[in-house]
Amino acid sequence: MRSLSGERCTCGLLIILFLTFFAVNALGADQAEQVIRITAKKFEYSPKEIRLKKGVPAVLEFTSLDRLHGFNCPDLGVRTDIIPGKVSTLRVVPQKAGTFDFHCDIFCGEGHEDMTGTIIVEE
Ligand SMILES: [Cu+2]
Repeated sequence: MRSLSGERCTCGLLIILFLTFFAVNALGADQAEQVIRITAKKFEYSPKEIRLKKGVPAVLEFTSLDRLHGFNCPDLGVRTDIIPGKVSTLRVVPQKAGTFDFHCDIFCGEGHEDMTGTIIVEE
């Protein structure tokens, strides 16, 4: 009896967690944050240039077309692994205007050093 009610409790908790998750997601969608999709492959990002607005939140969604890559923009303090078969997201709220370089920080082959791009943050 005890374990049964325990299971029911766990199940109810899971349902609440799921509902909360979807509610939070729906709220996020209402705010319509700009979503920028970026693909990574040997040895480039597409797009290479990302335009953001200072103080305006944006979500960067990364997918890899071949292998493991990294995305690192040290000046804006954001980085993520880009894992094949998975969407990696980064939420950015740029606090300064300017042009900031990003690069792949996971060695991915001969052209790895050229795997770069820029984020342009406008006022
Ligand atoms: Cu690389």
